Amino acid sequence: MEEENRVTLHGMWASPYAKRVELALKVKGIPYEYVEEDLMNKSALLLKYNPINKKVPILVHNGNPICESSVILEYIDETWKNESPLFPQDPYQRAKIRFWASYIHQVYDCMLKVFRGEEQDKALEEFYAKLSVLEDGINNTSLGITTNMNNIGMLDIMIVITLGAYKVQEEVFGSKLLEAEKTPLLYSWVTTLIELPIVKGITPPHDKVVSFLQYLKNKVFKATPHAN
Ligand SMILES: N[C@@H](CCC(=O)N[C@@H](CS)C(=O)NCC(=O)O)C(=O)O
Repeated sequence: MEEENRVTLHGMWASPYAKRVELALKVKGIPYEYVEEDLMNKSALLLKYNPINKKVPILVHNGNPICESSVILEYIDETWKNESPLFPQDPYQRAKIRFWASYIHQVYDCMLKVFRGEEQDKALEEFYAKLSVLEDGINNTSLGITTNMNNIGMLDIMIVITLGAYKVQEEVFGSKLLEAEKTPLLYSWVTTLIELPIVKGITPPHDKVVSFLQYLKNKVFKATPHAN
C-alpha cells in the first residue's frame, strides 16, 4: 500500500456499521488494512482516534481518523471518485438517497427493538410498516430508490447490511422478518444482493453469527433491555 494513500479500517466483525464501510471499500476497490477491535477492551488507538464516541467503525486515511459510518461512507465517495459512485452527482438525487439511507437506518433501529423483545408485537408491527414503506419506495421511481445491481450504491449497502442476515436473525429471534409475499420487491432486492460475490466476501460464517446473536439475546439484551 502506498504510504501517501494509506487506509486502515478499525472494525468489529459483527458490527453492521463497520460492515457498511467494509462493503463500500470493496465496492470502490480501495486497498486497506483491517484492525479487529475488542470492544470489551478498547485499544489505545481506538480511544485516540474516536475519543468522543469510542466506537467503531473508524477509517484512518493517511493518519486522519474519520468516525461515524455515514460520514465515512460520504468521505469515501468524495475521496475516491471512480466509476463506482455510491451517491449520484445531482444534489437533489443525492438528497433522496440520504433520506432513504436514514430511513433504512430507522428500519435497523426498529429491528433491534424486535430483537430486544420489549413490546415485541408493537415493535414488529412498526418494523413491517417500515418495510412496506420501503416497498412503495422501490415501486415508485420518483421516490428515488433504484435497485441496479450493476453498480452497488449507498442504498444497496444500507439494505444488505440491515436485512442481509435475515435468515440467521429469524432463526435466533423467532420472528419472520422478510417475506416474499409481503414485500416482493424488497425481498428480491435483498436476496439478489446477498448472492453477489462482493457481499458474500464480507459476510461472516453462519454459525459464528448464530452464536453471536444467541449471546446478544441471552446475555446482553436481557441485562440491558432498554439500551440502544
Ligand atoms: N453511529 C455510529 C454507531 C457505531 C456503533 O454503535 N458501533 C458499535 C459497534 S456495532 C460500537 O463500537 N460500540 C462500542 C461501545 O458502544 O462501547 C456509526 O454509525 O458509526
